[in-house]
Formats: sequence, C-alpha cells, structure tokens
Amino acid sequence: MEEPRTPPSLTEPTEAHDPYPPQPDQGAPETVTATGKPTGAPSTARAQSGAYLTTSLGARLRDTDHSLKAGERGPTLLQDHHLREKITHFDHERIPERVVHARGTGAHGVFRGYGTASSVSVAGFLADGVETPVFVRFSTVLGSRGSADTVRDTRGFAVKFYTDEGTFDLVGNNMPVFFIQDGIKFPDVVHAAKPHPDREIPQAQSAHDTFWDFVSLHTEAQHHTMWNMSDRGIQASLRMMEGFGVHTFRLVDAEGGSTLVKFHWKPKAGVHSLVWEEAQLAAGGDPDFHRRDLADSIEAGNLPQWELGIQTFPDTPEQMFEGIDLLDPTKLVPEELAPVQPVGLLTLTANPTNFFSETEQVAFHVGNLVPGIDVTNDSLLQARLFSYVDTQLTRLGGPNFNQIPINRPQAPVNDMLRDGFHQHAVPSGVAPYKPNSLDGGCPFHAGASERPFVEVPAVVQESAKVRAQARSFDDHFSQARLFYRSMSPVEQDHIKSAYAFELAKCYEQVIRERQLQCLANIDEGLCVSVAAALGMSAPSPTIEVADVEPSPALSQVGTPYPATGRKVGIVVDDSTDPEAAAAVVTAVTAYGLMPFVIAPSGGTVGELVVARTYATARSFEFDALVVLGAAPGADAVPGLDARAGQPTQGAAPVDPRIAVMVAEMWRHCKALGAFDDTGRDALTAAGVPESGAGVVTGADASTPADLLGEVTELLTLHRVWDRFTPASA
Ligand code: HDE
Repeated sequence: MEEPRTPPSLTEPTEAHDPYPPQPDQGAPETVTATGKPTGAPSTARAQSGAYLTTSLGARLRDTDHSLKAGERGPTLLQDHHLREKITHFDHERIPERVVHARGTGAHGVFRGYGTASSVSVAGFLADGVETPVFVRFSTVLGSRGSADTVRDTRGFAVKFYTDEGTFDLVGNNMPVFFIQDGIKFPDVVHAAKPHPDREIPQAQSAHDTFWDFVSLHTEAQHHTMWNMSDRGIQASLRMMEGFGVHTFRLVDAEGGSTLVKFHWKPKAGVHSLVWEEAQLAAGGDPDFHRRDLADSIEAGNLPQWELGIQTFPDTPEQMFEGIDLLDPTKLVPEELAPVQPVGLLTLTANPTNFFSETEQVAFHVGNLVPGIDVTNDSLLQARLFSYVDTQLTRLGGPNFNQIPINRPQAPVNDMLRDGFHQHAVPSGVAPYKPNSLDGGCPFHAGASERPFVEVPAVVQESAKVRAQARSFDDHFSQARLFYRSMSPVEQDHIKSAYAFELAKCYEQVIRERQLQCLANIDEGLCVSVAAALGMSAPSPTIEVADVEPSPALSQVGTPYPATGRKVGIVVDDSTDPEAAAAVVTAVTAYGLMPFVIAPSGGTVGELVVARTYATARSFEFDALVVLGAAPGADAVPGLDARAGQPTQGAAPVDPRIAVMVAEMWRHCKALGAFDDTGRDALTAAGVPESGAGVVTGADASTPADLLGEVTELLTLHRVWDRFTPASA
C-alpha cells in the first residue's frame, strides 16, 4: 500500500461547505441600523460563493498545489491557465498607498441625529432620531502603510455618512488646527515631514532636520507643531481621541440662511494619551497597538462612541469671531468663547470584513456634501476640494471608484457619468445627456421641494487677483502660546521633553537655534527648558506676541470619564488559586473593565483562558495591573532585564518580566493592585512602595470587589497624576 504523503493529523478538513460567514463583529455588510438600513458594503458585494475552489470565472479546480508540467520533473507548460491567472493576479495585488494617511484602520457604525442642529441645517441626517450608517477611518499622517501606530503624529479622523440625500464625508483630524493656511503649501509641509529623500529615514517621525527646518521657517506651522509635541501627538487609543473638522464650514437652514460652524467629535471615553516611553515601547512591542485596541473593543461589545458637536458663529461678511479669523485654519476658537453644542451620536458597531476592500479602498472627499452643509473660502479647504478626487484616480485606478462597494452611496444614484476604467454598472437608456427626449427627459433636475443641494449664494467681493493672504493671518504665535499656557504642569513638562527629544534628533545646529527662537516668542519658560536640555543658550523673544486667556478645555488632565472598557492585566502564577483568579476576573468585568489574565504559560487557569503569557505581556497594553502572584515562570531568565529591581532579602523571587512590567506601570503613573503577600512581593521587586499614590493592596483575592472598585475609581482619571513630579513644581 502507498504511504500517505503527510501525516493524517496534519491534513486539511475535506467536508465541503460554503464560505464561512463574517465573524459576528464583522457583520457589517449585512448589519442593519435600528431603522433597518444596511450598513457598509451591500451583501451582494460578497466575493465568494460555493464550496469548491474555482478559477475567477467559476470553473472548479482539482489541484492548486502543482503547476502543469511535462512530466513530474519536467518544465512548466505555458498552457497552465490556473498558474498564470493565480500568479498574474498576485503580481497586481498591491495598489499605491495613500500619499499621506497611508496607515489606517476602519470600522462601521451608525450616527443618530439629536435634532438639535435642525434650526441651523436642513441636513436630513442631523434630524431628531434619524439613523445613518457610517464608515470611519482613523490614520496617522506620515508613516507608510506598515508603520507603527503609536508614533508622534497627527491622526486622521475621517467619517463617511451614507445619508438618504447623498454621501457626506467629514474628513478631519484629531487636532483642530493645521500646519498651513493655504493648500498650495501642502506638498511643501509633507515633503519636509516625510523621510529624507536620500536614505528614506526616519519612518513616521517628525524628529528630523527637514521637518524642523520647514516649521521653524514657515512659522504659521508653529501652532500645529505645538499640538504635535503635546500629549495629543501620542493618543492612548483611537477610542479616546477628539476629532475636528478644522476648517469653518457653513450650515444652511430651511430659509437658505447660513451659519458658520466648526465640527468637533467628543469621545465618550474621554480624551487620553500615552506617555512617550509607552508610545516607544508599543511601537516595537505591538506596532498594531491602536488598530488592535479598536478591533478588540468592538469585538468585545465595548462599542466606541463620540458625540458630534458644533461651534456656531454668525455668517457675517468679515467671518471673524472675537478677533479670530474663521478662515484661518491655524487658529481655533476656544470652547469658553463658543461652546460645543452636541448634535448627534456616533457608535462604532462592527469591524470590517475585509481590510483591503473596505479600509484600504474607502475614498473620502471633502467635497462630498449634502443639502444643508456647504464650504467656505478657507483656501486650505478650497485646495482639498480638488485633491481628494484627483488622488483616487491614481490610487484606485480610474474615475469609477465610487462604484467600489465601500464607496457606494445608499441614496439612489442617477448620474450621467459613463464608461471609464473599472466600470461596474450597466446603465440603461441611450441618452446620458441633458436635455434629451429619447430617455423621456430622465434624469430630471430636482426642484426646490425635492431637496436638491444648493450652494450658498455667498457674495464674492470684487477685487484684484492676488497671490496673498489677509493681514489677519499674520499672527503665528499667540495661539501656540494659548495652547501651551492652557496645559497643566505635567502636560507642559511633556511638551518640553518632546521638543527636547525631537530637536536633539536634528543634526543641524542652525535649525535648533531657529526653533528655539520660535519657542522664545511663544513662551520664554518653555524656551529656557528646551534650550537647557539641548545644552544651548535660550534666545530672547524677537517679536511682541499678544497675551491670551488660557482655555482650560484644551487640557486633558483632571476631568473624570467613565472607566468602562479600560484594560486590566491580572497577573497570576502557578500557585494562584484558580477560584481567586476567577473572582478577580468577575469583579473586573462587573466594573465594565476588560480583563486580561497574564500567566507564566498559555492555556487556562481553571476555567479562565490565559490572554497573555509572561513572555508576551508588556505594560503598555494595560491601563491598570492587578497582581495575585508572580513567581518566576519556567522560561524566566534571572536578571533577564537589567531594569528589573532586585528582590529584597527575604521576599519570594519574582519573575523579572513581571517586575519590569510593574516598574513600568508605576513609572507611567498607572493604577496598581496587589493581593496577598504574593502580589506585594511583585511590588517590592519592582521597587514600588505599597503606600504609593494609586497603589491598592488587598488581603484576599477571593473577595476582590473593594480593591477593584478603587482601581476603577483611579481609572476615571486615566492616570495617577499625583505620581508625576512636574519639573516646574
Ligand atoms: Fe488631507 N489628504 N489634505 N487633510 N486628509 C488626503 O486623500 C490634502 C488636510 C485628511 O482615511 C489624501 O484619499 C491636501 C487637512 C485625512 O482615507 C489627499 C491638503 C485635514 C485623510 C489629501 C490636506 C486632512 C486625508 C491622501 C491641504 C484635516 C485620510 C489620500 C490643502 C482637516 C482619509 C486621500 C482616509 C487624506 C490632500 C489637508 C485630513 C492627497 C491637498 C487640513 C483624515 O487627497
């Protein structure tokens, strides 16, 4: 009898069945909103059907492991269509990545209007209780598609609303201001910030000469750069990130009256950041940190939510508000001057079914507007109106990208666009022109009662053609000062360290000097600290900058938010009582937190599935850590990490990886809990005082509710801020 070629236990299952349906958290194409509207790509867009492997045209195949050869050891035959089709398609699998915002992650969701904007906008999706499917893509700006998530950078926050009246895209960022005032400078700032053209380094970083060369010369970039150097440049989670439309837009009411607005997304989970060391550790330890966190949260049913809010301003001919030019995208309007009014709620409900088809192929465009929303003359916005369609022509290979499932509108479409690469529609009729009689005059122009899109008939002042900017755009420093002076001492320290880090990474002294000059104009104390860290002398201010009222709303520290969905690592060792571990997991879950059991090796602890081993867990993954026991795992290497504290005499040995983890959590000002002597030993080994701020100890892990209650309370403020000793204190 012939010997089997592979051991039976390693063979593929052979029972024929249809393709697996999407995972429950990926149900997007068939998911419906509460009012029964499908979200995301229609289910007819599903690519596979039937149980058997086929060619792209459905001929069943009996073998995809061997090419067709002239004999077992002979040359491959050109006639092998399956081989050629498989390899040719593979050769063309990649498309150009986005020129900016290449690294991103997406999710499906639903937006529900509150109706509070109905007095200023006729947009149907803002009306009370109306539910609209959405697709959201978050991104970093500078890095390539495979770059790390936690780099210091601005984040994109792009939302596609599939409304009944057409698709509306709100293509924003996590910072309310931008580097440039005029879109014509976009290639300059991007060329400066992207890796150096000779060696293509550094990846996804602003800490290099060309970036600082540009921003120190082009000083209108200083305000946005200040945001990047702040904690906003290293957000803790995409779920904990604000979003901003940046530009001033127009809302249009039923009478045709217009109001100027700035859009804001406010996360229900609060606005929180990493600390720099965490960001660096995560970039190596889990480059997918943000996308994993988003997908895991949705899968766990811990659905991220944001309120959409608007700041409103009268649409006067000057378009100024409290001395701020509303057309200048390097300026924000403090919330204390114009409160953000909530107009609807966004909930992310499902992960994409296929990353490429949805997240990669989604095409946003600031010009995708619906009745009730219009643009202003902001010259940054005006250039974007051109760029977003143009870029898809190369990236998605032709003008029919809105026919790709994720880009298809959910409103009826009757355009007269025809042909072109990748045409998927089969339009009927013979008259794709107007006026026509051959198709009975169809499609018809919408009359006023059919809710057409109407541009605001804003008056354009008669003036000479100029390449110039209004004088009101000339102040480049006062709002950078506003931002810095609105920060808490610990946030100011982070900003100082970030400037010191980035400028120390530059090679050219002249660039450092010029940036220090900018900092002197913004805030002398900031300049002195950064100069000291660089070993340079601090220059004096060269211009007089207006003093500003701080805006407390800009600070991320001090406001409590629900701790729901925060991640708690639970460290156990081989001697931990499984029932006690189960009690801790139950208590963590009862407080709405996400438990992760960390054990010396994989498998289970009683009924609990081990989420991380001592080898795979690292501190940056958790918002809080609770230790039940941390005796060394079998694979522990004593002294593995030099940063691990030495066990004090008499204390039980602690696995060096857990000691490092506890020490990092302590350093990063995260809540720590320890049960029994075995948990306390881990604190001791990490040099953490039991009486330290944000350290909670408990005598008995089988009754953990009180301890976890305290940990939850600590998490509402994100970090144990008392543990930081601000340099300025
Ligand atoms: Fe973009 N931007 N941008 N941008 N942008 C792109 O469009 C551009 C700007 C933003 O997840 C590109 O489809 C110009 C401001 C986000 O797919 C491109 C200017 C803001 C995303 C482009 C700006 C943004 C993009 C690259 C100056 C915040 C990712 C791929 C005039 C309000 C969208 C693409 C996604 C993407 C051009 C300035 C946000 C090349 C010319 C200001 C979130 O078209």
